Amino acid sequence: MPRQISITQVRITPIAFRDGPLLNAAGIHEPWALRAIVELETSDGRVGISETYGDEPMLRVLDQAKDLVIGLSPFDLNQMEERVRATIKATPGAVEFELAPGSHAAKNAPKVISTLEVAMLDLQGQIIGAPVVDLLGGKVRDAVPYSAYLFFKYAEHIDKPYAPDAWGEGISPEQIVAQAQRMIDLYGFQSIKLKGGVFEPAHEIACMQALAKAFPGMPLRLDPNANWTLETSIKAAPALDEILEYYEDPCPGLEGMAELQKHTKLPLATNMVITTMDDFRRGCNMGSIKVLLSDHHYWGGLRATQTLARMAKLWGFGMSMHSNSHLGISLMAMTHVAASVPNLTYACDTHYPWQEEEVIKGGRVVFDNGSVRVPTTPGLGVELDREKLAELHEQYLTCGVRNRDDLTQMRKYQPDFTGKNPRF
Ligand code: GKR
Ligand code: MG
Repeated sequence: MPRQISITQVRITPIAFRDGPLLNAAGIHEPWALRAIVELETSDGRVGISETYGDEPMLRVLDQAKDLVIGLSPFDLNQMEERVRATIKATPGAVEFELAPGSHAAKNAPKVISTLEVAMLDLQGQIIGAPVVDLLGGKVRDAVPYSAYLFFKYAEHIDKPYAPDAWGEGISPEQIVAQAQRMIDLYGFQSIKLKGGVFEPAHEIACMQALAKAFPGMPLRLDPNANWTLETSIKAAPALDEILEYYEDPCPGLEGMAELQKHTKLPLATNMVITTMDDFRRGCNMGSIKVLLSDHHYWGGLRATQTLARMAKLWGFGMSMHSNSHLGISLMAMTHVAASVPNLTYACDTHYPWQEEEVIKGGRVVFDNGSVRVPTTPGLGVELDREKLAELHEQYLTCGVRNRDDLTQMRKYQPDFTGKNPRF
């Protein structure tokens, strides 16, 4: 009987994998990105898996939470949630990284709930022989489209910890078009996002114009991560109005975005000004956005993402999905939930093309015409490759990175880099 199966063990393994010299509003990615792989083992010997943030504050809260599920059935999601909410609080003084909402300590409980929920749903699926998407009400699409997520980048990390990646430098409009072409050739993406907030807005607009010219009719997005002032964002709007599908987080704050929305024909999108239900309520009242980027890792899980999507529908917001550097377990969780949400109609973000390593059996997840097929096998549909896990854990132990710090990394290239936000 499924209900007699209980969780007997929780394993948390921090890992580090190679990440490119990708530029953003805060600075530049370090050579190693961190994640944590969580395994829940059951009394009948099954293992449910999940992937989440791997920075030190997150590892500490995961450690506090791990005993909370011992003895629970994998079907006890509500009890798990109650226990986590009662125990896991915001950690004062935790390292927070403004442009990645997943690092906010206030989200400790939703982040832990999400991590445990995904592994428990994986177990539920294995027990009853159904893919996770079926536990979420079934799929409304067979494959989930992702977008080509472009970054300005240097050819190589200044620390030179390993051989440079195959993407080369990405700074000029020509290089950004070439990066897009390579990503589309490799994965078949049918929409493009450029991470902005790095160079003068005129340069970033020129890159978007070059993309529009090179890929006529392709939906395009630009995301300056709130590194443009309201004034700059208003000034940039006419040039972008005709070429973007949405304008993502150009300027800071719900108020700024609400004002900007009056000056652009474009829908404004966010994963920065609405990251909690309180922001959601205020954003609705203020008319700050038209598209919300969900992210199950910090919104409280797959079922919470479905609730969020229902609220977005009620308020007339479109839905897209946010990402940080991640591997295939996260990609599969994203795919299951996105396949279950009818109004998630924009192609989801993913950093996956920038990652070369994997922890799942069979290696990297395959994209077909820019989409990931929704698994039909039980649970998440992916299993841990223990050898790779051990390798990536070893990299974690030796890499020296414990908290993402794009600002300090950038100062190795530009000692006077201020990291001021908004900078333009
Ligand atoms: O990985 O550099 C990055 C991104 O800028 C990330 O930190 C953001 O959270 O992808 C994200 C976004 O859409 O804002
Ligand atoms: Mg964004």
